[in-house]
Amino acid sequence: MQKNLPIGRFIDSHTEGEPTRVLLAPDGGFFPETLAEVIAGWTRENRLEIPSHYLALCANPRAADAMVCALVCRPSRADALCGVLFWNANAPLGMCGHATVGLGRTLRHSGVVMPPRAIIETRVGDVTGETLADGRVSFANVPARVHACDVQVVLEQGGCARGDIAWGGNWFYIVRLARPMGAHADELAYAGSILRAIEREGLRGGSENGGQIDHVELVFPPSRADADARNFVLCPNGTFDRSPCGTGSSALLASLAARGELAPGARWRQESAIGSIFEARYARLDADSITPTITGRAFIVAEGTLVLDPNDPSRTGCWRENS
Ligand code: PYC
Repeated sequence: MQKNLPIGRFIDSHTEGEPTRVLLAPDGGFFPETLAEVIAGWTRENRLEIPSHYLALCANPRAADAMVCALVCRPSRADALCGVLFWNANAPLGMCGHATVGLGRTLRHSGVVMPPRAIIETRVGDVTGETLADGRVSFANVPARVHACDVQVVLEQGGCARGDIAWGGNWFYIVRLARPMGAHADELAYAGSILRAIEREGLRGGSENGGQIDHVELVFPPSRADADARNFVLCPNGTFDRSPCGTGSSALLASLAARGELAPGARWRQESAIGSIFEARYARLDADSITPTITGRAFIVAEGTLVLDPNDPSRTGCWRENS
C-alpha cells in the first residue's frame, strides 16, 4: 500500500519558460516527512513509483505536459533547508535544475529565507541553492561527469547518431549537430528516434540512479549572439524542456570539460530551444567529475489549493470513465 500524503497547497512558476509546480502540505508548509520517508513509502520491490494521483498533478488536464512537480519535505539534517522529490507526468526524475530554480523563487515568494548555499536534499544527492541580489536563483549541482564519449547508436530511419553519455543529476546522451533542424517537431522526432535506439541497444550510464539514459540533448550553435550554444532536450515523458535544462546543462559542462573545451570557472551561456538562457560554470572536483553551478530566472504564475473530486474521471491523470 503506497503512503498517501495529504497535498494541499501548490505554487506554480516557470523557469526560463519551463513550468514547475511546488507541492506543499495543507498548511502551506513543508511536508512533515523527510525525503527518505516519502521515498520509502512510495517504493515497491526496490523501485520508486510515484502514485498515479500524484503523477496526475503534473499531467493534462491539470497541467501543461512539460510540468515538473517538486514535493518539498522536512530536512533530514539540521544543516539542510529541505528535501525535495521531483517528478514529471511519467516518472520520478533524479534531480531537476529548472525546478530547483523554481523552488528557490517559490520559497522566497512564500517568505522562506534561503540562506546563502542552502542545502537542498534530493534523491541523487545534496545541491546548494541561493538567491542572487538580482533575483536570479543559482544552484551548485550534484557532481557531473562523462561516462563515455562518442558512443554510436543505429537509428531506425537509417544512419547513426554519435553522442557523449554524461551524468548531470539525470543521464543524458548528448549529440552535437551543425545546425538546428528548423522545427521543434523535427527535433522531437529525431531525439525520440535516438532514445528508442538507446533502449534497443541497451545503452546505459554508470551506477548513479540506476544508469538509465532517459534524456537526449541535441546541441547546436546558438541563435543569440550572447550565448555559447543552444540545446533541445527531450525529457522522459516525451516533452521537450523549454528552459536550457539544469541537469542537461550540467551534463554538457562535464562533456565540455572532458574534451578540454571549457576551463574551470569560465562562463558558459546555454540557450534553450525557445531562446531563454541559463548561465553556467564549473569547478573541478577530481579527475573525473565537476561541480556545475547553474543560474537562471523563475517567475511565479499561480498559487492555489488542489481539489481532487472523487467523481472526476481524470483525477488520476488519464480519462477513465469508470474509475
Ligand atoms: O532542468 O534539469 C532540468 C530538467 C530536467 C527535466 C526537465 N527539466
